[in-house]
Amino acid sequence: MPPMNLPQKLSPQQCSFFHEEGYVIVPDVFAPADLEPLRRALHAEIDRKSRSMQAEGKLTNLHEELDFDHRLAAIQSDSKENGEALMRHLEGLRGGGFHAPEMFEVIAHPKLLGAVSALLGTEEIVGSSVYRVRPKLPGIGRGVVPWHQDSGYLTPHCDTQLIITCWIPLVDATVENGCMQILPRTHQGQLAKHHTGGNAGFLVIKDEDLPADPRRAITALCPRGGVVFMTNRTPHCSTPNYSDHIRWSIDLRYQSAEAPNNVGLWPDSLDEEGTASPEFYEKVNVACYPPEADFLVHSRATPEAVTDYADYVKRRETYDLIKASYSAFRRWPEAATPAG
Ligand SMILES: O=C(O)CCC(=O)C(=O)O
Repeated sequence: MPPMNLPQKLSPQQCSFFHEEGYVIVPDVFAPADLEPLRRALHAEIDRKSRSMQAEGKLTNLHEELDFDHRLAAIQSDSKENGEALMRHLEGLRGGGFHAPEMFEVIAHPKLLGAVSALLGTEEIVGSSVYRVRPKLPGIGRGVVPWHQDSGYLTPHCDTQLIITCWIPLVDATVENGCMQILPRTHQGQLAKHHTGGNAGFLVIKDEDLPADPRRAITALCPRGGVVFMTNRTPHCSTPNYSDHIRWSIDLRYQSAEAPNNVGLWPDSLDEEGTASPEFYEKVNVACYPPEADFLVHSRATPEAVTDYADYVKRRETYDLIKASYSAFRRWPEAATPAG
């Protein structure tokens, strides 16, 4: 397979801005229509799952008359339990959750990879399974994310690597619906101290431990079609959704193939519980977020090794099995009382 030419999506000024400020907001990486298949696939999954919950007698009103930007919020307002179950099903945290060809199409989209390649300075790009689908529902605390750096979730040996978070809203992200806040020019120093016990299990940096006064934060407004690019050491958080609609977004992560990763690592054998050999777990720990599956998403040098959708699903599902028996690394001591 010949290497795909990536479109040049970023100007040299946008690249310099990213490296100096720790983020860049690019309003037109995608055409809004590029994200329609994913929006439709997510809505179809809500429909499918809520019908199966209805068949089990758990849910009465499907709210079929409502569109993608409102339906899940109406289901949640009828029953918190059903809303939470649907959100957990979609969120995709730690490998499980929603994957579909439409999701992979965005992950491997040449327009996005063109921008990522310009920021990483390489065409050898590894994608990470650590992605999230975030339905931030109006008035629900679960979607409010406290101050953190993404490296707080990653292994210390990757602190000095560049891992790019691409935050992609599926609706216009505004102050009212709870867009992100970002602390600029603070991504070059040491990782800040994080605490466990934030809402919905999030890690938290206390205000006094932030590398700058949080009043210096910028408000990361981003239209649908745009992307907020951040480094793994850029402090950010997000605010409540005060609008009448769901603030849908996804966040994806990429790194150079030279940064530590587990591409190509495959368990030799798995027992019935999904346990692999101790040697395998040791090797997997090389990755920045073990035991998530990394995959080659673009390569000029070895285009034949680039992951396709079927391989991507196989990797995610296999690593999902392993997770049941893998004791996740703990970077921060457990809080005795909830922080934040
Ligand atoms: O979507 C949000 O509100 C926060 C996103 C975030 O913290 C992240 O992508 O790391």
